[in-house]
Amino acid sequence: MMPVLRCSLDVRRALERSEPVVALETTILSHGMPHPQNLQTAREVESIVRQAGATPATIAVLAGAVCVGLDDVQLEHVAKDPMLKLGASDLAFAVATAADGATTVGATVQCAALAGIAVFATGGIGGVHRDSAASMDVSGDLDAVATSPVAVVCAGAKAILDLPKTLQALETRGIPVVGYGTDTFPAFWSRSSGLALALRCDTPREVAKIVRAQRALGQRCGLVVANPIAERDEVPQAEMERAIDLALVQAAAAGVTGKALTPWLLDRLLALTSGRSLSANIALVRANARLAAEVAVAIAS
Ligand code: PSU
Ligand code: MN
Repeated sequence: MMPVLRCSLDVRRALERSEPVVALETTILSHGMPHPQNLQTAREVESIVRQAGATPATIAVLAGAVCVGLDDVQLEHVAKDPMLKLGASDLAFAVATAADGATTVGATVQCAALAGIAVFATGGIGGVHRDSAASMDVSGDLDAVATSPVAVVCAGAKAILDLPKTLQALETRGIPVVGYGTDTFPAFWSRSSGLALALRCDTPREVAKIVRAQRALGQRCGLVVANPIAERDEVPQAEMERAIDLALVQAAAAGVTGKALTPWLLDRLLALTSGRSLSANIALVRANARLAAEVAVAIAS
């Protein structure tokens, strides 16, 4: 078989010793946040994971190698230089053509599973877009999470999506969605979407127990741990909805679709909220990294 996986020394050592490791994605850096905030966030998130007792494994495809655990030069390259946005459907092409690319949630969970990493932290997963009836735009994240045994710690799905349909799509794929300290699905930049969740956990140990139960059941499926943004960091939902509605109208007018849509909307929202969507995004990613590390520690112990 062709060797595609390139783990950093840190990550390899941690995995060999069955120590806690947290996978991190790079599309959020390359296509989700402006420079230099993206690089600063990436470094902070890695140090948060370390402080909580786990090894960070930031994942990207570089020259066709699936790099699991990036050094600072590689991290800077991903944060500064334009590169492909790799969903699960693009991964093999990127490897085959020795390309550079940032991995989405979907591609990252596949790479994490390949490396044997059980926990992953991100901002928000992709899902069913609001115009899905016409465009059929449903993020590849959903099927990848359904088929990769990796716990995804996130602030729900990005609120630019149709959240009720996204929840339904998760259920259809057999992906458990667990509210962390909440009974409702978070709305990414806002604490709650108001949509009820049937499953709830209040400690990392409870999450770890579900992961173990999935393994015992032979389920090769992921798990969504929906961790709401802290109250002090949120943008209230009514305010966010106004900005999202406007951004969606502008995206349609500009003819933006497909892969470009999510990054385009995130960038528009940054302007429409005078930067508040970005500070909320950074805050929730940090919180998710901390929780993911705690979950990884609980699974390893
Ligand atoms: N969450 C963020 N910022 C992002 C994304 C998620 O806070 O940029 C990215 C993730 O990488 C996710 C992707 O997998 O958006 C979904 O894109 P799409 O809708 O094209 O599948
Ligand atoms: Mn999409």
